[in-house]
Amino acid sequence: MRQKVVLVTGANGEIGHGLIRHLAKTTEANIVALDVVPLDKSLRPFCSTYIVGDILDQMLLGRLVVEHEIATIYHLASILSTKAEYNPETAHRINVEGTMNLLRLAVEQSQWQGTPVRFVYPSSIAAYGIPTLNEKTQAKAACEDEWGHPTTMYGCNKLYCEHLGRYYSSHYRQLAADCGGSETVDFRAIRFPGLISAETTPTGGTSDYGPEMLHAAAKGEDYNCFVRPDTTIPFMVMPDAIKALISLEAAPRNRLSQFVYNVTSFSLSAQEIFKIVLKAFPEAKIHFAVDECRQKIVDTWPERLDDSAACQDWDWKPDFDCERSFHEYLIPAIRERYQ
Ligand code: AKB
Repeated sequence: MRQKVVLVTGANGEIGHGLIRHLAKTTEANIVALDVVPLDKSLRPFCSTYIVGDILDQMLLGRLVVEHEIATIYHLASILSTKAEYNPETAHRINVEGTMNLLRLAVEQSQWQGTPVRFVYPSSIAAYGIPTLNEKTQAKAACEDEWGHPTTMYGCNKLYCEHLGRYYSSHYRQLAADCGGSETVDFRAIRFPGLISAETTPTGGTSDYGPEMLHAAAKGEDYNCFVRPDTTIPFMVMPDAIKALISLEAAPRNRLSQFVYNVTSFSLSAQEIFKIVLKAFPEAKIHFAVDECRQKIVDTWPERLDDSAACQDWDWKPDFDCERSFHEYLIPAIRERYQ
């Protein structure tokens, strides 16, 4: 008999770490973890299976369909915004073709099971593209359907995959003779702000200056912040990001009025993060050394997000505001980690 499982792709990433621990702690789910590199040893006890493999490998995905009954997919695997600019075509393959493969897998699974497979997809503020800095600073909190002209490959990939999810949910093979039957993929996406975790450091993102400043200070390492002090974007700590994914997954479909939801917690400038970090770690050696190219990317991302649809449809509310994020979660946990 095939076992009912939750599939987590990109299991080794920052969100994967938090999500797998949370699922193992709070649910009975059998977790199948997939990543291109061997799963972090600390996560292995929480998973019923961990697979080293590529989401572009059709044979591997075929095997997954045969061996498991997949009820929910958390598709976390992706190449982030800075890394993607070094090889946009490869990023496109992983971010878009990889997502298509997983959506296709979800369709097949749904057909076998006769019930829709939940497909939870982390999108990003990178899906936005505000044309000028002046417009960014003047703009009100961005709604999901505004500023849809991202300037990075990663942002284009995220925006397009949101649309793919909507297509697979509502219009897949709409001209086929057998179309219109059962619902297949139940796609739900969250647009995350910059994420900060006390347990892991990000790699390859452009919002990384926030977490990097904090972790470097705690480790006693010098840090060159690559954006201007006035640069402002929204952030969220990892426990709230996990809470958002779990809550959206659990929400009844009939309460959801859209496929893609913003979530947010607090917005800070790089200077404000610098001040908080310096107060906690007075020895920190942080300098501002602006990388104009990465700066240009962050300048297209909104300062604030409007998450009222998430609040209304699935009762979204972050547990951590700025004060709690730094003083109850990040600073104590990071201090302990590097002591
Ligand atoms: C990145 O910087 O690429 C990510 C993101 C904002 O999605 N952290």
